[in-house]
Amino acid sequence: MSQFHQKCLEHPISVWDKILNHDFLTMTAEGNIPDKTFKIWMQQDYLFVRDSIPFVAILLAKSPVQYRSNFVQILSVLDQELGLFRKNAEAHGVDLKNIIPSPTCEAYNQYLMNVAYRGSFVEGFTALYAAEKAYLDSWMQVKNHQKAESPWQEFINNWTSQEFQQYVEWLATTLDELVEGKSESELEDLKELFLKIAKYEYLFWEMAVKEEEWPV
Ligand code: MP5
Repeated sequence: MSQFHQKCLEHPISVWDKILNHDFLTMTAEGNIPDKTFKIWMQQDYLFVRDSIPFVAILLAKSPVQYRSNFVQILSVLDQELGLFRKNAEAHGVDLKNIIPSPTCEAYNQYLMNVAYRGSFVEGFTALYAAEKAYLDSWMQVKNHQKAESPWQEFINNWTSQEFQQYVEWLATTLDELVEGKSESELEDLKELFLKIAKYEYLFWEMAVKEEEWPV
């Protein structure tokens, strides 16, 4: 029988396929992504990661004591990741100071904050697992189809590293532990939450490719 984290992935299989086959990832792998498209993603994801720090901090505050040091470490990795964005932004002439959050970026961050503040620890944890798993699988898709080194290689390497794979593996096994003894209806609600994150992940790639802006 599959574990809960696998069931989460079975449920939105068509959404997950759409994420992995998104033009943004295909073009990044093939080396023909327009600079402008990648730079839009870079700016918006910088905001996303920056604003994920309070999201994770709320999870830390709600965390059972045995996971606290894991959360301290996650926070430190997120902080270092901002350095990766700053370094690449400087190298590629991308302004990280005056970014207007796109509707998708803002809605996704707000949704995460809402889950963290108002939801239970396991709900927040499910959201974190979904977002990290989406990035692992997405950037793995790029890495596996890459024919040449990319100008954006450091980002590809960041979310495909051994450390990142192990972290996502830890999230998966910990999620399975956390849902032990939960009722069918609670599990269904968590799967819906996972699906919502998957949809936001799809929208995030769409946002970059379509150059989403506030229409008014
Ligand atoms: C992540 C991210 C991964 N950076 N951006 C989106 C839109 N989804 C997921 O999170 P992290 O914290 O950068 O590993």
